[in-house]
Amino acid sequence: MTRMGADLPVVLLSHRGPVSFERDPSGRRTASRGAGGLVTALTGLVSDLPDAVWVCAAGSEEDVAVAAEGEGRAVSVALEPEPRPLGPDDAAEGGPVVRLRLVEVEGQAHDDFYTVIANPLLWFLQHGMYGLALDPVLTKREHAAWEDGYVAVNQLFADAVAEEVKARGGRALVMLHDYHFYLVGQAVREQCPEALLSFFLHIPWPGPDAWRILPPPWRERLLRGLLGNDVVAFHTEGFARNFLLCAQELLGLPVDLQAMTVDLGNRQVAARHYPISIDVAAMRELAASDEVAEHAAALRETFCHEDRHLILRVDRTDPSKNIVRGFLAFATLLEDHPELAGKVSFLALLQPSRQDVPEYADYLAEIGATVARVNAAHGREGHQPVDLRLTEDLPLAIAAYTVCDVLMVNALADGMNLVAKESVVVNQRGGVLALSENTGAHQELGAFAVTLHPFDVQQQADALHEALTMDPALRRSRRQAAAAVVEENDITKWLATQLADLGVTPGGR
Ligand code: GDG
Repeated sequence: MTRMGADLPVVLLSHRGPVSFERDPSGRRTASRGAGGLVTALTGLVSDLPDAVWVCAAGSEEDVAVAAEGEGRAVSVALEPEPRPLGPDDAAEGGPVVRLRLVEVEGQAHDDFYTVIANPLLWFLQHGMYGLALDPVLTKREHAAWEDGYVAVNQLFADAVAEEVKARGGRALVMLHDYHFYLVGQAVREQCPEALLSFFLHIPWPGPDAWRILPPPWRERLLRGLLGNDVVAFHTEGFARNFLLCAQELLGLPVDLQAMTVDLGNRQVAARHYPISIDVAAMRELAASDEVAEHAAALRETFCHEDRHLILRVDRTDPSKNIVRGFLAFATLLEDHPELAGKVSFLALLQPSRQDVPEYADYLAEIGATVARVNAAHGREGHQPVDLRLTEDLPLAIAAYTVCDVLMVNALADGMNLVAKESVVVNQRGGVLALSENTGAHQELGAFAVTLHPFDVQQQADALHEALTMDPALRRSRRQAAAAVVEENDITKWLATQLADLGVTPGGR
């Protein structure tokens, strides 16, 4: 893999970028910055480098306007104090600047790409969410969405990436992100054979049988697209191995499960794993802020009296997060342990997600109905056992991490799960992590957690009881040990290890 040890300019691709522009009612341009460790780490990478560029979708009308002002080329955006595009004569005020290539995608093509193929089809397939007896049904509509949406949009982004690589002399480190862009690697390689191409997947990669849901030409194209990269990287070794098994079984290619490579005859592709993580210092800084402290005080007042316990979950309302079974497990806990009645609360901070996908809208309705049933069955005067808050409020979520006794993560399948990592570094109550064995995070944190089996509601109820009654000293030492793992393997290490393995010092001309 270490075929270049040189300074290389970086060309990054992800569907959502680090900044999005809007116009407020008075016509003034406003901007919001993407949240989360990944955006922060990658922003750090590209903003430090004069010749780096981040390619992403123009997600709003104002993004399209900004792209047009740049006449289709990358625009420089000063990030501080407020993000703003810089004209040719503007100077940044000393803060970080990113070069953004905002790609406009025509509405219908984007819809087909995003809401028909990527979410739900690929997402459902890769999280094992199809029952198969009735779903999925691939009709003319899906076939058209594959060709005119997924394939066409991948080509559009590949062209933009290739143009940026060529503008840098044809040699660059190209870092492609996630399931939206499986076909980009091969398309860029065709145009830029000198580029070093790496791909990182944020969600699970299942074994060959799961991929047989897709028509053979689709799955073969998708695999060939990925094999256009030099490195294809995942959160876990298991996902990387599944990828190699797919190359072997679905394409008939020779693979080496020791060296973790696919042999294409003229070159090799490496499957690697780099567990993503969080910016620990930034998370702790936020946890120490006044806003979080105010939320934490209010939560303590409501949920944390002397003999009371608080179970927390923080999730998007994604069916892969297994929220409904989580409430059923909580109800089972209350049925099996009447002594807990009135003493334990379940706070669910849920961010509504992808409501344009019918399955997601139905799932949100099911969440509401389940909570209503659990509260009707187990509520008593002055105490509703489940407090469901459909809210997008990161400071509140972090405050809840600090005060909870148990954090429940029972996902059906999850590439990593950052909520688990965040909670263990800021919790102040010896909080127990109750963690699904099907999360990437379980590889690193399972030894310090109570393991949940996502389909077994009874087991989850028993595990919640074990967590709630665990010896306080053991709880504290496990939380500290888990936090130490996350401190050691933070987001900086995630990125640095990849760059070291690629043999690249990001730089440029
Ligand atoms: C995908 C993969 C993989 C929480 N509440 C709010 C809020 N959050 C933040 C959390 C956390 C993030 O959202 C959720 O990250 P997860 O990793 O838990 O889950 P996905 O969204 O499904 O992420 C996953 C990840 O990509 C990275 O590779 O770990 O497996 O599915 O950081 O703190 N953020 C905002 N408002 C909130 O109310 N803005």
